[in-house]
Amino acid sequence: MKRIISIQDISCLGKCSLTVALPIISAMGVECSILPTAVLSTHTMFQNFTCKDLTDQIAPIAAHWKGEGIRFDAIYTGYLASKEQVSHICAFFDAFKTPDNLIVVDPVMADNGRLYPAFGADFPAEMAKVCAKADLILPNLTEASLLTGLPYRTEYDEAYIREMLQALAALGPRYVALTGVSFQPGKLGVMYYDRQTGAYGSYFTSHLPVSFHGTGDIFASTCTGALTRGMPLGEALALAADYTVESIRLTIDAKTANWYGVEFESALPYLVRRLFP
Ligand code: PXL
Repeated sequence: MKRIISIQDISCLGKCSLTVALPIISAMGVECSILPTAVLSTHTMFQNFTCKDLTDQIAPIAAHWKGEGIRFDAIYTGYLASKEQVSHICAFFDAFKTPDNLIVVDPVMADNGRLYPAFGADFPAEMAKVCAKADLILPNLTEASLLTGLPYRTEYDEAYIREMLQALAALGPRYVALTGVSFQPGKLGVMYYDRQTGAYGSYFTSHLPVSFHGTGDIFASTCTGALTRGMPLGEALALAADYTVESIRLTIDAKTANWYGVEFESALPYLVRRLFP
């Protein structure tokens, strides 16, 4: 069985980061080991959340695994607890990167034009160092603008997205996939770029008239699981987009839905059927 190491926080309640990555990646038939960057009571859209930073655990856990001869088919990072953590994450990449495995970085730090509350203005430059070591990065448009210094726009054309993709690739990763891209009303999706071949691709699906927390983590976990199973990038991104939209659709229909996350659990059978028809 293939194995992913997912490096992001545990928000004990809130349906994001590791509590999303674990069930999704497991359902995809891939082992998901974890390295928690922090333990929070909830994600940071709640008021008064607690946060225990686990930076000091990264090096000893990595050293133990190295001693055991552990290898990973993919290293997948999401929400980091602090800018101090960045050098530890980069050292982890150096220790566990092989010619065959894949580093996927979701530079989780901002959305809708704004940084998340726990981060200062100096955080994006630190996150850019993590992106520089990745094979694939999965920013949304806000994160892309903070990483590149290009202006954040809510109205744009394909030339702007291509310029953004090239600027992101110039940070270092071979593949860049920009999420939350829309060129026409009712359609939302992802546009991607391969720096090595110069090829662009895109995939669009329904734009449902709602915005939920944690959808980026659902998308990134599904994409990483699919790539680790050997699916080509374009297909992995399409599956991730379709499963995310299915999760949102079921949440809209559910009377029991919470404000703090989507009911991705109800859509797991859809994901499994897509993978194992
Ligand atoms: O869904 C991204 C995410 C992950 N982890 C924590 C968060 C957020 C977004 O706000 O606060 C702790």
